[in-house]
Amino acid sequence: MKFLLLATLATAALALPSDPLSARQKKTCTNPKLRKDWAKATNAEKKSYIDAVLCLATKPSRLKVPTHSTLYDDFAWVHAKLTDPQRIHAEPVFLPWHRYFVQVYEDALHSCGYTGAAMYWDWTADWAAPSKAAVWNPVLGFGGNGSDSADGNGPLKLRIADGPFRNLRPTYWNGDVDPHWLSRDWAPAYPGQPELIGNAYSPSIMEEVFSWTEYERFWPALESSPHGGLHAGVGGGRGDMGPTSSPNDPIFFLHHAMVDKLWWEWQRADRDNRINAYKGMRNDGQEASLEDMMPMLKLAPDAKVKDYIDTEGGALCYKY
Ligand SMILES: *[C@@H]1O[C@H](CO)[C@@H](O)[C@H](O)[C@H]1NC(C)=O
Ligand SMILES: [Cu+2]
Repeated sequence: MKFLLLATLATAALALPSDPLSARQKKTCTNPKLRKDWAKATNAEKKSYIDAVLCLATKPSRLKVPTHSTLYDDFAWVHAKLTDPQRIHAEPVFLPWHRYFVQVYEDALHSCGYTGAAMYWDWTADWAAPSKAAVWNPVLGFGGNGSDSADGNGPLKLRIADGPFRNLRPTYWNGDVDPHWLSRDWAPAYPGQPELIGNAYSPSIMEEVFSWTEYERFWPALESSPHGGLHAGVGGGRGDMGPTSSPNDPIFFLHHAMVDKLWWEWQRADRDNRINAYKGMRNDGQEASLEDMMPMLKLAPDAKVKDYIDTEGGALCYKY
C-alpha cells in the first residue's frame, strides 16, 4: 500500500518532501483551508502572520546567491530573475505561477510558526480610499506610506514611516544587490484618479474583467489594470512594489492572494468549462499547455501548471 503510494508519487515526477519548502504531494483534498480577508482576520491571526513574516528574515537563504541574504530575500530574488528575462508575466502562466508562488510563501510562513492559510487584501472593496484600508494598520498591519523624512535610504527609495516592518532591510532592488529599508510611494490622488490609482481596480473595471469568458481574455484583463495598477499605486516610483523585486513588500502576497481569489471566483462561476481553462500564447511563441512547467529556481521544485490549476485538487487544497 505504502509502496503503491510512493510509486504513484514517483510517476507524478514529484520528489518526496523532506522539508516544508520541497515538492507538494498530490493527494485528495477533503478539507480545504480557508484563506481569509485580512480585514476580517482576528488580532491573534494578524499578529501571528506578521511575526512569521519577520521570522523569514532571520532564516538562511535556500538559494546559492552570493550575498548575506535570507529566506525573506529569496522570494524577491526568484521573482526578479524570472521577470528579466520575462518568464512569468504577460503570458498565460502569470496566474498559475503566482498561485504557486503564494503557496510556497504560505509554506515558508508555516516553517516560521504560522499555522493559518495565506490571507488576501480585498482592494476591490477599498478602491475609493485605499490608503484607509485595514492592511495599513501601524500595529496589526503592514504600516503605511513611505515618508520623505524617514532617513537612511537616500532620495530614490521612500522608507516606510511606521508599522512592524519599518526595520526590514531587503537585500535586492530589481535583480541587484542593493540593501535598503522597506519602501512605499503611494500614488497621490489627481482629478479623476483616486489615491493609489484606485480607478484601476474600481467596480467598473472589475465588471469588465469578469465579462471575459475565455481564459486568454480574462487573464490579461486581470493582469494589466487591477494587478498592475495596484503595484504602481502602492509602489510608485520610489517603493518596493514597483520594481521586479516587488515581493520585498509583504503586501505583495496579500495582493497576489487577491488576484488568485479573483481567478478562483472566475473559475467557479462556470466550473465545468473553466476549471481547466488554460490558453494563450507563451512569450516563446508556443501555445500554452497544462503540461507546461513553472520554474521556481530552487526556492521550491519546478511544477506543472496542471497541478496548480484547481485550488482543491492536484498539489493544492484551499478555498476562499
Ligand atoms: C506618499 O508619500 C509621498 C512622500 O511623502 C508623497 O509624495 C505622496 O503624495 C504620499 N501619497 C499619499 C497617497 O499620501
Ligand atoms: Cu509578479
